[in-house]
Amino acid sequence: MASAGIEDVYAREDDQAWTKIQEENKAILTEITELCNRPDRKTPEVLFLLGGPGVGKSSLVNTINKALCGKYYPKAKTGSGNAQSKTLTLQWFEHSGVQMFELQGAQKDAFSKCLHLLPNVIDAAGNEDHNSAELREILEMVFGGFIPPGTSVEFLQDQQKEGKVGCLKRLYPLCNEEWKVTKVVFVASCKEPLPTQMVECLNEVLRAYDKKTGFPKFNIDVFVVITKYDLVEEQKRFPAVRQQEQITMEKFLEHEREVATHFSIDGSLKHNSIRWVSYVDGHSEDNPFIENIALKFVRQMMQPGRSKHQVENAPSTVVTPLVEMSRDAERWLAETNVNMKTALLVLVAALIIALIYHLLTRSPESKMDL
Ligand SMILES: Nc1nc2c(ncn2[C@@H]2O[C@H](COP(=O)(O)OP(=O)(O)OP(=O)(O)O)[C@@H](O)[C@H]2O)c(=O)[nH]1
Ligand SMILES: [Mg+2]
Repeated sequence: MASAGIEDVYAREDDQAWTKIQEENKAILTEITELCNRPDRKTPEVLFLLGGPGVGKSSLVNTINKALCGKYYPKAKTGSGNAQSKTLTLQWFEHSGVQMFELQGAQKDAFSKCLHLLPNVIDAAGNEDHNSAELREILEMVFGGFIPPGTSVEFLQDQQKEGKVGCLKRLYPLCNEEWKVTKVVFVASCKEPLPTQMVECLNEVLRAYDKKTGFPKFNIDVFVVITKYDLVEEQKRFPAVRQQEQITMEKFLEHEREVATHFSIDGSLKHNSIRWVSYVDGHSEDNPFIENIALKFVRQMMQPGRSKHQVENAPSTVVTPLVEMSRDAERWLAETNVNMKTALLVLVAALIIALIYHLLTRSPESKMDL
């Protein structure tokens, strides 16, 4: 199929729509600046990108970087299938990879004073679709802020092979508040099947609660990004510039519904699932429609969350050692059969009688000693 160039899109979109979206983008830049300057914004968000191999995680990082910086720099290596370009570490993109001296035009005006509060992004390796104790441990450790940025995922996996699940906690016992993940962005491609095991693994980790306090271990929101929307046939906004096979809108909607079901977001699909198009190497010409998606995404990621009740900031231990002991004793009694209980009662009674007898029959000398 002959692919349309980006110029065709310029031609297709009437000038008004083009100008309107550019103005909207400027307004969103201002809104992001305001979100940076909120008094309760002390540290940047930490976004963790999770998804199967080749779904477009690294391209998404580059696209956010372009929207916030004003110029395309392919900072995250892309191109799945090529061993050289595969993401093998927990790559940390501080402030979405934006550097002060790279800021251009409107972005320079917006962020030169608050660049340090733009979201940090962690781009992880494309994982195979599985739900294992090993993956759960890695996710828990990263979400909790225990794994230093840039650590090799292979290293962590090798450690788990040599030790057992649980060994990472010994290797990295201390957490860093600034590394704690605040939002998970699950990246799914509309072209590839949804890695359902990985989704289940993520859901299990996020459902986990502290066994002593009863409070959830993580306070992390999940968002879903469905990439490669430009490959959907009937949509008009994005040019089919890539030499990749297209899919029908019907198939896309089916995929979107499936994703929503797995993440239990059927009711809030519009809010929590984002149709995404990335700039990719060779196709990075300015497109305000692509930028619009990325800027809206950053704005959404920076929205203030629910403020915690003070009790949640310092949860107290409900399951104390005493509670555990009495629970164990109750369980033991409940599980012990009737004969055993009777024998135990007889034994206790005999001990009491023996003690009373001993006290009554003591010699007067020993009583004097007292
Ligand atoms: N058409 C289209 N192709 C895309 C888009 N995003 C990424 N791609 C292509 O998909 C392939 C994989 O992109 P990456 O960004 O490297 O994917 P990844 O998820 O980082 O891959 P791993 O690091 O291997 O897990 C590349 O060939 C990209 O050009 C998109 O929005 N549209
Ligand atoms: Mg990658």
